[in-house]
Amino acid sequence: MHGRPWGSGPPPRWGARGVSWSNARRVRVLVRVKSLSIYAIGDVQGCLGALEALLEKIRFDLRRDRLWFVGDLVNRGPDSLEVLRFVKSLGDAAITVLGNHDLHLVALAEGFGKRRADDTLDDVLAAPDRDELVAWLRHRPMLHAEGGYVVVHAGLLPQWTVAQARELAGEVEAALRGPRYRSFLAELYGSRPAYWDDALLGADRLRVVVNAMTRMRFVAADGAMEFHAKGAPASAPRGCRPWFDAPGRRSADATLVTGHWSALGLRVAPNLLALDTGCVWGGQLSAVRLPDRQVFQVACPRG
Ligand SMILES: [Mn+2]
Repeated sequence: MHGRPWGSGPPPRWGARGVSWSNARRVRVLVRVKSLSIYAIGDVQGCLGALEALLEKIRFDLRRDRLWFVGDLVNRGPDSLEVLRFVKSLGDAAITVLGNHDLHLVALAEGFGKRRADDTLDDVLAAPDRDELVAWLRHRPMLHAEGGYVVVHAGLLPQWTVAQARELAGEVEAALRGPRYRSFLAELYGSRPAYWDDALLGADRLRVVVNAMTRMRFVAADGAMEFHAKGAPASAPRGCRPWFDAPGRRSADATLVTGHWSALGLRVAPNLLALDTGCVWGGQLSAVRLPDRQVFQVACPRG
């Protein structure tokens, strides 16, 4: 057997002129070999240098590859502005779902929420292209479902099916993109209600969806979200477990691709790819190639 799919001689260059019909079969093989690769990427949080190093490591090709960011492109790290400009410039090659820090930036830019002492968003807020960048961020999805994967920043409540989660994400996206988006932002903050109920309406309903999809780590046995604990699963508050370990979780038929939980670390499980490896805290920035699940990581300097 030949080790190379194109047999002897150099391979025809992809897209090159002069590939003859007799080479059609070889070209088909090449198309398959060079076909689209998807890389899911963990929380960047303004770490442009680490993102550039990671894309170099995976040999990212804008024409061929797709990037799925799990959200929190910005905040706490040094280069939120440049990360936003860069990911926006990737156009259709990148999908990024919204994380809590991304929504925080959108809210701050619109005059809602409180600045925190450890926010590092001033460069974005002072940038000449800030309105364009913030509007772009506001139009990112809450959730991306494709090919058996569901990309969402934090997680899904145990009682939601993937189909229901998609609908609920759509409700939030409609509010964020609609003419009354400022009213939505004004009522975004808060941790109540802690429970999902199909009968919830209005701001409470959307707040539960946003909190589950962007902030949740642990849930109690009665389904309440617990927002104080940020440690590893072993440190779960009494009666709580990680959202993904909730018994009977109805989205377990999909592979959830998430970030947000640096103390959880990298987790590559049959139905969970958890990718927040604490880049901004001096950990690593991680990518997982789909579907073969090869892991790529770069170390991140602290500070
Ligand atoms: Mn987060």
